[in-house]
Amino acid sequence: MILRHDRTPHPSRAGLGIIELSLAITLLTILMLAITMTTRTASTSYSQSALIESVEVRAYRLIDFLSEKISQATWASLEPSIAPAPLGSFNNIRYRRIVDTAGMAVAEGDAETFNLVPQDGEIDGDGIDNNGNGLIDEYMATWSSANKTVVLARGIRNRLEGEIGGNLLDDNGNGLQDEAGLVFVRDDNNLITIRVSVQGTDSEGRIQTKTVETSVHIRN
Ligand SMILES: [Ca+2]
Ligand SMILES: [Ca+2]
Ligand SMILES: [Ca+2]
Ligand SMILES: [Ca+2]
Repeated sequence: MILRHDRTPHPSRAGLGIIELSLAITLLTILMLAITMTTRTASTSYSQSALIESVEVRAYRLIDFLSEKISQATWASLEPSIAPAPLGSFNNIRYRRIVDTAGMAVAEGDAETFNLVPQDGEIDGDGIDNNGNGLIDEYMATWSSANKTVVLARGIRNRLEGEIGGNLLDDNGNGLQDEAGLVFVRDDNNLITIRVSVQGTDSEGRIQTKTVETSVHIRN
């Protein structure tokens, strides 16, 4: 007796195989898409958090440096010596620090200045990002002493955060109109308030801004 095996695929089993294969391909595609999206999201959030950290570090380093130097200045040496009307704010400041208090008299060192100037390659006030760094009309802060000038920070916002320039309005409600991204305010009580907005961009062109403020009491 000869047993014969029927090798013809059963029609319903063949159909099931194709359905299983399609399902497997669909599931695999969904899985790969999910992995790609998760990786991209993780990479985006890492790049964004790294940017936030770098902008915050630059803002705090700058204001720490400015306030430390100014806290050693004498009130009489500050220029401008009279707060410009009507708001008492300015972007550049000159001062002399106390360098020796061993004797009875207070000795002052050479004049030092903080200046707010257009960043390298940037033309101020044209509304164009001339140096292609993703920021428009941004400034940098410099510090000059007797024989040297150093750049303290780049990426300083053209106007302080929340402020719109050129409209003679105090858009951010801090009492100053159209103030720049780094501003010194002096009052009549030997107090200088410093405010600064620092910016940075990531590889996808997102801008992050950090604004910090401090007040420094200065001796006569
Ligand atoms: Ca720029
Ligand atoms: Ca420009
Ligand atoms: Ca303002
Ligand atoms: Ca304004």
